[in-house]
Amino acid sequence: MSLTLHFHPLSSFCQKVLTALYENATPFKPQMVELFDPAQRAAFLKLWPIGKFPVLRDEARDRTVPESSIIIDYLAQHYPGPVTLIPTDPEQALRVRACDRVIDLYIHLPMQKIVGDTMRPEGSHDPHGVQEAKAMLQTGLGVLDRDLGASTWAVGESFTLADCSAAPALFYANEVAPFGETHRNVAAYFERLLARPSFARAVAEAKPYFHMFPKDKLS
Ligand SMILES: N[C@@H](CCC(=O)N[C@@H](CS)C(=O)NCC(=O)O)C(=O)O
Repeated sequence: MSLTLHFHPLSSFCQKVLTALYENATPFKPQMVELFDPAQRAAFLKLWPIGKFPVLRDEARDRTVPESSIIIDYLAQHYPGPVTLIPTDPEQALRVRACDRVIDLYIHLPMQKIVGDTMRPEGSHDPHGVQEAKAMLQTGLGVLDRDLGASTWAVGESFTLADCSAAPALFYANEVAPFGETHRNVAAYFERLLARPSFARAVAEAKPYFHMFPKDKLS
């Protein structure tokens, strides 16, 4: 098998790529990385010194591909399947990539900042940064709610990279700041994402690790 995904099932950015892989039933070897394990961490840092997963290793092309959006772009280019995650029309592809950026930068990362702060040691919290992240998360959700309108998926009627991004970002954002009552388009869209078999599978595989998510520390 040519492709190996270095990942952890609980990681939202890894779920983004898993959703893309499952959409197209792309064969890959799952290589789970436990970053708390010093040996596994050291081995992973050799592969990608930035130390953030997911990372895709493609032996056939001798390529190491970090960054979730780039991995999905790479898969679309070199391992395409029946679901076109990056539209072939360049203008539509730009819309999808722009939506992916909005979701990653203004929903996913603020959510990650808020969750990450709860896991910091006492005395090293960043309340100002968390306040900013909470405000940005609301702005990001507002933009997504506005742009979704009555669309089925993030960018129109086809499931794309942007939906792979949105699914895990919204899954955890809904724990941090439930949006069911505040962002109705997002809430209805989130229901569709939860029902999508590719993402449902990623969530099911993360379930055994949910106890590691600091839900009780979120206020
Ligand atoms: N921009 C990166 C973000 C990846 C990322 O933040 N991954 C998190 C897990 S969701 C991680 O590796 N955290 C471990 C750490 O920072 O030590 C991407 O899109 O892949």
